[in-house]
Amino acid sequence: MSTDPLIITAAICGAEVTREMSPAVPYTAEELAGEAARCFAEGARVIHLHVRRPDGTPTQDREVFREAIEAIGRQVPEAIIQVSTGGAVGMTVEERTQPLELNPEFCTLSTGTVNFGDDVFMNSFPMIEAIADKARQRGIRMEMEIFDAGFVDNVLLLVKKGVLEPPLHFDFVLGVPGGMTGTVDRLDFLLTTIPEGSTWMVAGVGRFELPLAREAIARGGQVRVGLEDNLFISKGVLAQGSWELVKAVAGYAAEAGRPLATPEQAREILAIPTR
Ligand code: KMH
Ligand code: ZN
Repeated sequence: MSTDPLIITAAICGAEVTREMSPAVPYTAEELAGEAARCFAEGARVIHLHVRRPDGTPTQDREVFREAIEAIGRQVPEAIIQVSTGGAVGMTVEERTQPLELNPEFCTLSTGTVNFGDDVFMNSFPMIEAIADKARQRGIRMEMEIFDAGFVDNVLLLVKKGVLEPPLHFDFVLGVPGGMTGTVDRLDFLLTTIPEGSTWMVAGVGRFELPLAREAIARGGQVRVGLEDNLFISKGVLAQGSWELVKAVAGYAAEAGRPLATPEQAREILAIPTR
C-alpha cells in the first residue's frame, strides 16, 4: 500500500456535458473559478480546464481561456491550471492550441485517435507533434491522455523521435465509449506498458470514475475526477459539483492512508518546472 501524497485533478467542465444534463456544470469564468475554489478546498490541486461560450458551446478561444485562468488565479492562486489541448471533437490544431499562447504551466496531449461515442477524436501524428512542439517551445509540462493501449506505444515512438522527453506523466482515461473500458484489468495492463520513472493518473469515465479512483489510490497513482468525466456521485444521484467527487476521493485517500499533496508537492511529483 502506498503512502505517497495523492494528487487529485478536478475536471470541472469538459466540452461535452451541459447544464441540461446537470445544473452544476460551470460555463462562465466566474462559475469556473467558484468551482475550482470549491474543488481546491476539498483537496484538488490540479484544475483540468476547458472553457465555454456563455451559451455553453465549447471553445478553445484564447481570450475566453485568459478570462477563466485569471478568475481562477484570483480565487485560488496556488492551484495548478492544466489547459486542455483536446478541446472538442472536430476542432483544428490551431483552435485547440490557443490556450498554450497564454503560457500555462501544464497542458494535456492526446496521443492517438479514438472513437468518441458516435464521433471520432482525431489525433494524427502530425497533429500530436504540432501540439507537443508548441507546448515544448513554451516550456509547458504535458500530460499524456491515454484513451486506448496504442496511445502509450505512440508516446514511446514520439520519445524515440525526440518529440517527447521523459519523465513522462500519463493519464489513463478509461471508459469512453469507443476507447478502452474502465475495468481494473485494463488499468493493470496499462501500468505494465509505461516506462519506469513515469508518473500516472486514472480518469475513469461514467460509472468507472469512483471505483477506478480507489484502485489508483491503492496502486500509488494519482486520480482525476469531475463532471467532465462523470456527473453522478452515486447511481442515479447527480453530484452537486465536481467538488463532491473530489471530496469522495479525498475520503478514499484518508482511508488508504495517503495524505493529499500540497501544491508544492504536486508540482514536484508532476515535474512541473518552477516559473
Ligand atoms: N473533449 C475531448 C474530445 C483533453 O482535454 O485534452 C477531449 C478531451 C481531452 O477532453
Ligand atoms: Zn478534457
